[in-house]
Amino acid sequence: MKHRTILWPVSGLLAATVLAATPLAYGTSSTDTPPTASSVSSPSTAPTEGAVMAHMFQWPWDSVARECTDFLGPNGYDGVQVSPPQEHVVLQGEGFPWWQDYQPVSYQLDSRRGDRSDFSEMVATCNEAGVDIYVDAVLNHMTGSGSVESGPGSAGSEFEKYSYPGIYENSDFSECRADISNWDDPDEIRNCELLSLADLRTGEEGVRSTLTGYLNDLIDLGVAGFRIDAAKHVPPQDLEAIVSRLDGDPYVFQEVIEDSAISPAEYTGTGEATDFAYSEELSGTVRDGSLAQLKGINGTEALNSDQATVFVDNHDTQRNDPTLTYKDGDPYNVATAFMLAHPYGTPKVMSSFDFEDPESGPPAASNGMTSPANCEDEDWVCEHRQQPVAGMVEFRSVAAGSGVTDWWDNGNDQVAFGRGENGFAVFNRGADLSRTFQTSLPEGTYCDVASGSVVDGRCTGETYEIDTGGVLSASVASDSVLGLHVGTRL
Ligand code: ARE
Ligand code: CA
Repeated sequence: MKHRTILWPVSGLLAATVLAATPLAYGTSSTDTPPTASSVSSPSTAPTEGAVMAHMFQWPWDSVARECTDFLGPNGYDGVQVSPPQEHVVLQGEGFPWWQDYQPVSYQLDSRRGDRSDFSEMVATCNEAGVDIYVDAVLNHMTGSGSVESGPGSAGSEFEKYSYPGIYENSDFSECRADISNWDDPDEIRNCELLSLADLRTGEEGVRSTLTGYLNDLIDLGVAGFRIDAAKHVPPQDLEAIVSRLDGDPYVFQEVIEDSAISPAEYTGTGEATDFAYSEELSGTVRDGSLAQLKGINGTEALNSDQATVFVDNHDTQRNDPTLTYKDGDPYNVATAFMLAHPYGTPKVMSSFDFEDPESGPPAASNGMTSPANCEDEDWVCEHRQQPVAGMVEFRSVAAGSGVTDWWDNGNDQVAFGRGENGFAVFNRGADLSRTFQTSLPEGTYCDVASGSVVDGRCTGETYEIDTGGVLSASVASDSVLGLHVGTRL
C-alpha cells in the first residue's frame, strides 16, 4: 500500500507518554517509533495506523477551522473530510439542496461554504491543530440536466452542460450522452452518464492535466488527501494516471460501491477504497442487536484492512439505505464505537446536519450560503462529539499495533474484546450487564473513555479497577459501551 505509513506497535507506556505530550496527529508519533516498513513509502501526510477521520458533511470552512481547534485536534482526530470546495451549480428553485455541490462548474474555490481565502485559512488552522484536510474531489463529471442547465455557478461563471468556458468544451466529454442503463457493463458504467451528469473523457490528456492542476492547487494550499467521488465511474487507469502526477504523496480513498461489474480491488493500486460491505454488515448487525456475529468482521473480500475505508453510514446511505444513523441514538454510537475499537480499515466518523427531507440542504442564508455550523446548534448533529465516539478515537490510536484479544460474547447481543495490553472494550445491545472479564491490561485504575475523559488528572466519567490478574468487574448498561485504554490509566 503506497499511501499508508505502517507504524511499529506502540507500547502502552510510550503511547501514554505521547498522549500526555502532544495532541495526537499525523506524524507526531513517527519520531518516537522505529522506521516504517520498507515495502511502503513514508509520506508525511498519510494516516498512521490508528488514525481516525471525521466527515464534516457540509460544514462551512470557518466552522471547520474552529472545530479543528476547539475539538477535533485536542481529541485526537487526525483528519477531516470536507465537502466539495469547487464552484458548483446553484439551485435556488429547489431550495439549494445539498447535492448541488456535486455538480462542478469550474475549479475555482468558491462555494456555498466560503471562498478561496476562507478555504486556505481553514486548511492552515486545521493543520496547526494537527488535523489533516481531505477534499471530496469530483473528477468524473461536471453538471447535469435538471432545473438549472446554465450559469452562473457559485463563483459567477457562465456555463451550459458540455461547455465550461476556458475549462472544457464539448469534445472533452464522453461520446455516450445517455444515462448508464446496463449496470452489468463496466464500459457503460465508466463512459456513459451517471445521473445525467456530463461525463468527462478522463482518458484524454487535456482533461487529465486540468484535473491534476485542480488537485495540485489544493495540495499547494496544504490539503493532505482526497476522497475521489464516483471513482467507480472513472476507469482505474485514468485515476492512476491523474493521482501519479500529484505533488507529494497525498492520502487517497476512492468511492467504489461494489457491484456485479466492478470490484473495489481494481482501484487499490491508486489508494484505499470505500468498504460498503463492512458498513452494511456492521450497521445491520448492530441494528439487529446480534453483536456476537461481529467476531472477526473484515468487510468485503476484495479488500484487505489496509486498503479499506470504513464507516457506519455516509451522506448517501444515511438518506437512502436502511442503515443506522444518528436518528437511532445510542445503538448508532455503539456501532461507531465498535468500528473505532476494532482494528479493521481506516475509519471515518460521520458528522451530519439534521434533516427530515433527504433532499434539503444545510441551514443557509437566503442567497444559499451555508450558515455557520456549531455543536451548540441542534441543526448540526455533531456525532463526532458524542462521548462514546470521541473517547474511542484515542482508544484506536493507543491500541494501534495490537490485534483483537480476549474476545467474549454471550452468543447474542453483548460482546467484549481487548487490544492486547493496550485496551479493552465492552459493547452492549442487550439488558444491563454485570460480570467479570479477563483482560490483558496491566493492573490499575482506568477512566472509561466511553463515559468521560481525564481532565486535570481526574476522570469525568466512570472509573474501573483492573486487578493483578487482568480481571475487570464491570456493569455496562443496555445500549452502551465501556472503553478502557492505557492512555487513561490514572
Ligand atoms: C441530482 C439529482 C438527479 C439528477 C442529477 C443531475 O438527484 O436526479 O439527474 O442531480 O441533475 C449527489 C446526489 C444525487 C445528485 C448528484 C448531483 O446523491 O442525487 O443528482 O449529487 O447533484 C451511484 C454511484 C456513486 C454515487 C451514488 C449517488 O456509483 O458514486 O450513485 N455517489 C456519489 C456521491 C453522491 C453524489 C455523486 C456521487 C455524484 O456520494 O452524493 O450524488 O457526484 C447501487 C450502485 C451504485 C450506486 C448506488 C446508488 O449500489 O451499485 O453504483 O451509486 O446504487 O444509486
Ligand atoms: Ca466516467
